[in-house]
Amino acid sequence: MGIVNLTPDSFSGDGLASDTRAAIRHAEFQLASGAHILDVGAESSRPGAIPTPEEEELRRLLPVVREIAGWGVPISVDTYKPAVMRAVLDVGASIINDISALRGPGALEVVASSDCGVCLMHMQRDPQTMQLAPAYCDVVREVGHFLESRIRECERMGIDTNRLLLDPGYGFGKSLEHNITLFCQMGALSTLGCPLLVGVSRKSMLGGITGREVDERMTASVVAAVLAAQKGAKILRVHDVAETRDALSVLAALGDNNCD
Ligand code: 7PJ
Repeated sequence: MGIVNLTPDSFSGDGLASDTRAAIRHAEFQLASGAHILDVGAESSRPGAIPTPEEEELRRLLPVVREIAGWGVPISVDTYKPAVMRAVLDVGASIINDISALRGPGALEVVASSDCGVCLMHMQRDPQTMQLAPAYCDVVREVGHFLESRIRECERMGIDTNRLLLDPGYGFGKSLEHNITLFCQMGALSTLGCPLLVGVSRKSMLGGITGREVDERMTASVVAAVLAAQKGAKILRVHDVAETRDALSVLAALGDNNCD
């Protein structure tokens, strides 16, 4: 899954603000680099980010989604706002990637009324407050219980579980230690029965491990993507698509699954 970022205040420095042509060119680049899904987002969820008004989010998203939805590759939209979900589904998006796991009022209903895929992500609190002393007794169990409860809510609303992806939500209300534990034990979440999506590309947990600034985290990101794939992740949300694909090709050819 290649990231196409339409925010002006992206933490990773890849934001294309409201330049529609530049965003479409970046989407083209991600596709040519080998992405199987394009994930378009127009509201920053960096810690402390100011929420983007719905009209502004739509003004950034709609022209891009409308254009790239015709390319024959699934388009995922990173949004937690039900009205934005409705509007992007109407112009051809096929996956809703919701950092709040459809907890917004009316979000379950919008998804239930369509046949789109959904990513349910775990986040403790919200982007404004999530990094102020995140706390868990057992991070893996608590994230697992949360995702399971969201799966049950989807089922109750008639959203088939085969439409769901699950995401532990690295960096969303988690300390470095929480992120590391949750990464090492992500296999425990496979028992929930839905494919896992993992997004760690350029994130601060990799800065914490390597001491690198955000523009120097590509190697760390690619290695983390390979490890996530080894641990069973089915979708990797990344900035650096070509590099990640090369690494996954090497894993497939030389990894234990092919050498046992
Ligand atoms: C994630 C996301 C993630 C999912 C962002 C960033 C921050 N959606 N949206 N999973 N992160 N599903 O790009 O690092 O980890 S925004």
